[in-house]
Amino acid sequence: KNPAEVVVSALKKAVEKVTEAAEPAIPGAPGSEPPSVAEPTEPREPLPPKPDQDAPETVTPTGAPTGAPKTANSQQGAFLTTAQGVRLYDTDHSLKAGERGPTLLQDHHLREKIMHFDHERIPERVVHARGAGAHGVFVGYGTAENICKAGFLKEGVSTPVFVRFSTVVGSRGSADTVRDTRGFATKFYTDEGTFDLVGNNIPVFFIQDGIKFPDIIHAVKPHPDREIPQAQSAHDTFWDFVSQHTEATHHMMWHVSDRGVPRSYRTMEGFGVHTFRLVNEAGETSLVKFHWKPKLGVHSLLWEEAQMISGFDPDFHRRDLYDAIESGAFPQWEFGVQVFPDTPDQTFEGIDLLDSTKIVPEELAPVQPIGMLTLNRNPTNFFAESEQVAFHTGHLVPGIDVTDDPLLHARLFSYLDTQLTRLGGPNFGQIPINRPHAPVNDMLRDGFHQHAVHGGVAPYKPNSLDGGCPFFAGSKDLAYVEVPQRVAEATKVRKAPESFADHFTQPRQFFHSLSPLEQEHVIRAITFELGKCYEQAIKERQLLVLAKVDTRLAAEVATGLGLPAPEAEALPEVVPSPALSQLGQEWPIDGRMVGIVVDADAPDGLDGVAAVREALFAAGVVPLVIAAHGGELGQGLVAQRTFATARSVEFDALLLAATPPPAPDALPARDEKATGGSPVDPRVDLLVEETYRHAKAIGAWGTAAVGSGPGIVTGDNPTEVAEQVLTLMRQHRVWNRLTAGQEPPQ
Ligand code: HDE
Repeated sequence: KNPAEVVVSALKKAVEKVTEAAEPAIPGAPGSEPPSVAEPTEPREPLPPKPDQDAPETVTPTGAPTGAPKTANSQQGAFLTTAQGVRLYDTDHSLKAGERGPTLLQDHHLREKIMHFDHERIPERVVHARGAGAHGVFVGYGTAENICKAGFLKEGVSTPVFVRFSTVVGSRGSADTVRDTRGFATKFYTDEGTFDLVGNNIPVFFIQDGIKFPDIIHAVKPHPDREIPQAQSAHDTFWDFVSQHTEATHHMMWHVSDRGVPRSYRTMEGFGVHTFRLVNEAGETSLVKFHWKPKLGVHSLLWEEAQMISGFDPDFHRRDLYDAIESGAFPQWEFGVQVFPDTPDQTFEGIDLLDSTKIVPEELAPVQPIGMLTLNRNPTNFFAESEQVAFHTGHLVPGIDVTDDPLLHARLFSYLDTQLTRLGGPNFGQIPINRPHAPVNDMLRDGFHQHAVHGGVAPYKPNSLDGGCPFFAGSKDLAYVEVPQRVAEATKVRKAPESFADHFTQPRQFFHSLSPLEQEHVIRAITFELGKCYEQAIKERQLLVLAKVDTRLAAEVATGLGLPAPEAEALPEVVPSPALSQLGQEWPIDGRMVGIVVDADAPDGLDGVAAVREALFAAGVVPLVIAAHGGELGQGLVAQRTFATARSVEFDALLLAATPPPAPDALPARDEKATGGSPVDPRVDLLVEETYRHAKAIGAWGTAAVGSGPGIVTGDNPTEVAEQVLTLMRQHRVWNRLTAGQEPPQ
């Protein structure tokens, strides 16, 4: 035989042998036996790219090609692949020298998989690490057109937005309902570039000058030696700083008020905090403060509820936002501005507008509505969207400019700088969630994680080699032109102006604007916080600060701490601002939760439940049936919670179709005062008692026993009872139950 033929036939045989041997060893490969596990094995169509995975348009609005590939490089094709797109037949076993032998270094799939896993985490935000985001839309009313030329504020203009809410102090995995300020950051993807409004749910800040930010944050973060407490301000270092740095007093008062423990992100007000400068088409300027007013009203948790939720459901706010949007109860905020003339002194009614520890009471400058924000879509991927979103106070659009607030100026540096560490380089603007929706044509090049394949040879100006591109825009072409603001002739100093010196009048005004019940919460909260401090000197020093805010406040906190009250000082009269109180109205209750206790074993234990559920759904409220056990209950009802998984703090109101008797294995019965003497399952008894203690409406029908008291509705007609409970919920709580002196102990 010709030697070449011998080689070829040997090779053919070898290939056949390898193929024969290989086939059965590749489970899941086309043509092989399906694996025995009951998992979907059918290859499916490639997942469609998510809106935010979509790369920027391949052409600019004028039709010029940008060279960008349209589809993001992820989740394409039906098969599992390596990062290089090579198809895999197994990802469960590493390549080994024999089944029980050592793992081989040549296993590139193992190394790639572990290498990537090792680097899945990025540094959490240095502040505001814990948060949750949502997509939405902003529609301008056109009412701001006389003061601002920004296109997204024009009448009917609809702009996509992404909003991230957050706590400030805690780590990424900390609880949602801790006492803290909440972040309220909004990214407007406008046609004229991205505008970020990076605000909070409290209208003032702890410090007047950004250079103090590391100090306040070091003070409030956990102690450096043991790294405790997590996500709390109730500890020595925080109060050590606050008691000496009295410009923090105003923010501190808000922090210890009900605003520090919101019921939901959906029931928080938002504030831009700083004063901004707006410019209209004619080039005229005005000074403004931005406000977000929630359509559902401003509501809070009680401190006991907040603490309980931290344990029972640390994701309470995140879950509430996600569930509300999924269920179609889209949260809404009206965007508004307080407008002040842009006078050379930049003050209004004696209030320095450059001092971020001051508000301008709404009674002096009403909040004028200029647009509506609706959150209507949850993120598809938490990391890609909520974690990677990068806000920056310097992301401004034509029509919106900054003022000389020294707090804002430090932020203008900080928000770009922090992303270099957090997102690993200067190209974070190319991450899908951060991509502007306006066409981008910059001359920034290269750097870590560069995704663009830039064309041309001349990323500099002036150039002739790229035909002079890109061109400058004039202000008629919507260029961002800084307001030619005169800067006063001045001497370099490290000093605050005299107008920043009053640290106590507005904290006093805040306290006096609250209802007696809200004031009581402030007193209890400070007593709690200082009560957690060990250093006597810190408590005494803070009492001296409180004495400058209000004599009764200082005296009552002192009593709670077992310390002598500081000497009363002569304090100025203040005019209360009713807009600062949260109580006294009725609001929509969309997305609120109502628990319905049933007894599937009793003949009448499910009576009326189906009809009540329908009535609640119709009112936009979420009914959750609570039964002794999970699964089907009869009459088409299913248990969403059991006595083991339900806890009162999850619900805004409780309904009882029945009061189930103790199960044989239930814990010993509690005292029976809440249920009017009937023996009920102790877990249901606890539900009722806590719901009552937290001043939430309770309804019961038929033979259900709940006793009586303010905000307890009983009757024979289940839907009528439910309707009355819905009416009570519109006031958020049964306030007269608390004013009757029955507040939960703290
Ligand atoms: Fe921030 N702040 N901040 N801050 N801030 C950050 O930026 C900073 C301040 C606020 O959901 C960081 O990307 C300095 C006031 C929100 O991603 C960082 C100063 C207000 C968020 C930073 C302030 C805020 C941040 C951390 C004093 C309300 C979360 C990660 C000069 C008006 C945004 C990041 C999000 C986040 C610095 C003061 C609100 C380090 C230096 C005042 C809502 O850049």
